[in-house]
Amino acid sequence: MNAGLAQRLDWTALDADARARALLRPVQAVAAQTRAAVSALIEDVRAGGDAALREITRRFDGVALEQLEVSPAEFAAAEAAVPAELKAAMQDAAGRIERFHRAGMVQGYAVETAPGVLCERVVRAIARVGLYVPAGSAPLPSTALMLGVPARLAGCREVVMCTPPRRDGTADPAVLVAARMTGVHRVFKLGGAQAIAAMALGTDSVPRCAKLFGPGNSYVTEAKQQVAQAGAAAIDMPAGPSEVLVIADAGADAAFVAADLLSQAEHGPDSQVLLLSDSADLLDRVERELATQLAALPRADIARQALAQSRLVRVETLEQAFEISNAYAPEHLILALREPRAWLDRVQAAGSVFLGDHTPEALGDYCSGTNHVLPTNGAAHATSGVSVSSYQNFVSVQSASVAGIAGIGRCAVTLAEAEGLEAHANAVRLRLAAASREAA
Ligand code: HSO
Ligand code: ZN
Repeated sequence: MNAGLAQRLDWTALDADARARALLRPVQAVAAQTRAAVSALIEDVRAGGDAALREITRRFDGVALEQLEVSPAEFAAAEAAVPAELKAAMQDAAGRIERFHRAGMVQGYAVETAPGVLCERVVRAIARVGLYVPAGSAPLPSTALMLGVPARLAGCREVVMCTPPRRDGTADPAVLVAARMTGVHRVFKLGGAQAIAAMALGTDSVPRCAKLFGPGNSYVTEAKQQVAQAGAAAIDMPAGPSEVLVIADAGADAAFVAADLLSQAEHGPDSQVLLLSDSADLLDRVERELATQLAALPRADIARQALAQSRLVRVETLEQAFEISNAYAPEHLILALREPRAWLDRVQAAGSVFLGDHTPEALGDYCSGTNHVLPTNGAAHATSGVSVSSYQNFVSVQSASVAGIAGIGRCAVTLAEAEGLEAHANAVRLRLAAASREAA
C-alpha cells in the first residue's frame, strides 16, 4: 500500500524519542564551509564595494554587469514584456494584500497615567529598508508584492530591493513589475550573500539599509544572520525552508489534501510536509493521490525529494493532532476539517492558518491578502509573519507638568534610593524642590 513517497507513522505506537524524531525538521545545520564562505563574501563587499559586487556577480551569476541598478529603460522593457493577464492578477493580489495589511496597522496612543503625566507611543517608519526577492529555481514576483506592499503602507522613505540577475544581465520582468506596482524606489541586480552584504553595509551604488526582509537560500539566510549579529542591519526573522502541516479528518477531500502537500513540496528538496489524520482511510487515499498527482508535476523531482523527508501520521484523535501541531509550530497550518473554525481556538503557534477544504495554502501564498513571509523552523512559537509593524519603530514619549512630577516624583525617588542610584534620585528631588517653591 505504501507508495514510498512519504513516511507513514502511527503516533500512538511511537515512544517519546520516535515522536521527537517524527517532528524533526530536515537538518538545518549550516555547514562551517557555508558560514566561512558567507563571511568571506561579506568581507569582500565591505572592502571592495561595487567592484567586489561586480566580480562576485560575474563569478556566481555568470554575468558582467556594468550597472548594478535596474535602469528606467529596463523597467519599461519589463512592463512591455509581462502579459496583461499576469499584470492584472498582480494588481488584484496587491489590492487585497493592501486591504488586509492596512486594517492591521497599529496606531499610536496617549494615556494620562497620573494627573499632569502624559505617556504616548508614536509610530515611525524605518527610513530605509532592503527587500530580497529570490530568483533561483523559480522567480517569485509574489514575494515582491508581500514585501513591498507593507513597506509602502508603513511609509518607509526609501525601499530598496535586490534580486539576482539572469544570464542575460536583466532581472526577472515580473519581479520588476511587482516592485514598481508596490512603489519600491530602487532595484539592484544582486543575489545571494553579496546582495545582503551590499544592503547592510552600503556601497557607492547600493544604499545602506537599516532592516532587511525576505526569504532566500541558505547563503542568503546565513548572510542575514551574520549582518544582524554584527549589528550592521536588523532582519525580519530567521528564515528557513518552507513548511506545511495539514490536519485532515475522515471527510477531507484526498485530492485537495495531496495537492496542498505537493504545492509545498515543489518549493524545494528541503521543504517540510506533514499530514496528521485520525482516519487511516484518508491517509491511504492521500497516499494514492500523491503518487498520481506527483507524476504530472514539472517539478516532480524536487517534490519527490521533499516528500521523502515528510510524514503522514495517524493520530488517535484530532485533539492529539493539535497538540502535535502546537509543539511543531508550522509555518502554514491547513485545517481540512468539517468544522474548521470550531478548532481555531486550539491553535497556539502557527505562521498562517487555512480553514476548510476551499482554502488552499496557495491562496495565501498569492492573493487572499495575508502575508506569505512567515516564521519557519519552529520560530512561529514566538515570531509572527511580516506585517506593516515589521517596517516601523514604536517610540515612547512622556511629558510631566510641574503638578505631574509633584504627584509621582516621590515614587521615583524611593525606587532610585532602593537601587542606590543617587544621581537618579537627585534629578527628581531637584524638580520636587522647584515644584514646592513654585507652589509656595
Ligand atoms: N509558500 C511560500 C511562498 C510562495 N509560494 C511564493 C509561492 N510563491 C512560502 O510561504
Ligand atoms: Zn508556496
